[in-house]
Amino acid sequence: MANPLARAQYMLAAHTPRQLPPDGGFEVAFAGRSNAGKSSALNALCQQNALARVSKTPGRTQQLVYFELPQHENRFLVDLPGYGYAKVPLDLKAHWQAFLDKYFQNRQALRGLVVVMDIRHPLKDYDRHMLGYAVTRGLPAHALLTKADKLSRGATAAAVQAVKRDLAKDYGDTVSVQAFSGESKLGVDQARGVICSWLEIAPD
Ligand SMILES: Nc1nc2c(ncn2[C@@H]2O[C@H](COP(=O)(O)OP(=O)(O)OP(=O)(O)O)[C@@H](O)[C@H]2O)c(=O)[nH]1
Ligand SMILES: [Mg+2]
Repeated sequence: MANPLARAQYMLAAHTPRQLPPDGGFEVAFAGRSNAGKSSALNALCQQNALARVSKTPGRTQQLVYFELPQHENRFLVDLPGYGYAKVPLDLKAHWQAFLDKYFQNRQALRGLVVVMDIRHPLKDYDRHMLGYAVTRGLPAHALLTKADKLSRGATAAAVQAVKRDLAKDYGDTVSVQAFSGESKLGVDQARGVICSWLEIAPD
């Protein structure tokens, strides 16, 4: 059968909590530093080239962007604004911080968090902060180590092991870890499996 995420389509972009869809569905959010590859990962998972906007300019995704799965009611993928981008004006940063804090604390529909990190620069402070958010709320989290096409297979495996060991110290096995590439499509099926299980839909 077909990839259930392939029919994902843009639904809305929320700049304030009031613009979010009603909090009754199932959603999986994608967090990560600006330019980490969140939008590219979403596109690879959904087998679409231009679903989420990809850019060489950091700070491209500036809202909570919702994608819906038309054949599955109230199932959403959410592309979060990237963090850690120095050139975002301070007042906008504060706005995002407050919005994201509120979203993570209160959003009942949130079923799991994918934290997208460049496999060459994983587990920066804010990545840990996001993982901590999920674990504190009892939500599952998945560390997606992307741009693995930039490393050899050996270096990729070593990076995954290092991140696993590090996270196991703080979180036991509540955070899963994998290598990924939006470019080579490495790990796409594995990640899709995790997301579909959180959304309670069959992976294919
Ligand atoms: N080589 C390689 N490049 C990638 C991969 N994923 C993303 N990129 C590149 O990294 C840059 C940023 O990708 P985006 O997907 O826009 O990153 P983002 O995390 O959504 O960025 P913001 O929306 O700014 O937070 C783009 O130039 C992409 O082409 C990957 O798996 N491999
Ligand atoms: Mg983006």
